[in-house]
Amino acid sequence: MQRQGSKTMNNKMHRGITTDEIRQYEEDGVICLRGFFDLDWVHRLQDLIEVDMANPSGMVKNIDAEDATGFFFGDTFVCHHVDGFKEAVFKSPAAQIAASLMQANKVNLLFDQILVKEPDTSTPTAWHQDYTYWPVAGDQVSSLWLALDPVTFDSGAVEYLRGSHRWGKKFLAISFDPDQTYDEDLPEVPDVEGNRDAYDIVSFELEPGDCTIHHGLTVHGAQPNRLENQRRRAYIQRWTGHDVTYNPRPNLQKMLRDPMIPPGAPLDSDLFPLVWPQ
Ligand SMILES: O=C(O)CCC(=O)C(=O)O
Repeated sequence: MQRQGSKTMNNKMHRGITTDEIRQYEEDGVICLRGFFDLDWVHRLQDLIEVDMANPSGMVKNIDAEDATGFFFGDTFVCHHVDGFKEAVFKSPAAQIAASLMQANKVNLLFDQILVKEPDTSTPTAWHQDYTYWPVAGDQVSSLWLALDPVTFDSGAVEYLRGSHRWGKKFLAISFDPDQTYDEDLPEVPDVEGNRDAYDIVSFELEPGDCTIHHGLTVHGAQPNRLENQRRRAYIQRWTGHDVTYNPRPNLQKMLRDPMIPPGAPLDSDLFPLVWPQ
């Protein structure tokens, strides 16, 4: 049953981001913030995910590995498809969280996304960096991953290589989509899964309403959802700050449409809206 949006959904942060948290984001390339989205947001976004899954956008793609069990669902640019997500972009604390951590004096939404790993989904999320998928240049690029279910290692927690955003390396994007190839002249992501002990891997057990924010260059991946009775639903927003400009290149992740801005320009456009300050 659809729940109605509630006036109690918090649109401000319940507290400021501390200097220690900014330092942790800068040093580790990832941070977990607990309880910044109230349960009304969680319920509203759970409902919107059902709406999208019942009628996905043209951006949806099959990300299940071959012969996989379960269902790994992903859709992008969802606020352009299901209106309710716009509230989560423009009226939630997300933009201010991103601006505070990136110390940006403005933030644009690159796109938003749903990722659902249904119970018993065997497809892991391959280790990758977000940055090389996207038409961006600049350092202030981050993703806010909002948990809409309890998340544990067994249900598919995202794992991050602490500090990898400062390795000074960009890695070739890995295709999650049989119709998409990436061919930039970049090294492949190292085999993290086969050498887990060699890396400083960090992950967070999350409750609904908790989020992580990771830098666009932080190498990360996620476990399968091995639980039989637990969905792993996440709503993700990709944010950019004032130092980011448009950097289109051949064979990047498909954007919803041409943003109609010249290379080298700030992202401000209908496609990549300026969200903060309001
Ligand atoms: O949720 C996942 O499985 C992966 C998330 C991810 O790669 C991202 O948010 O950039």
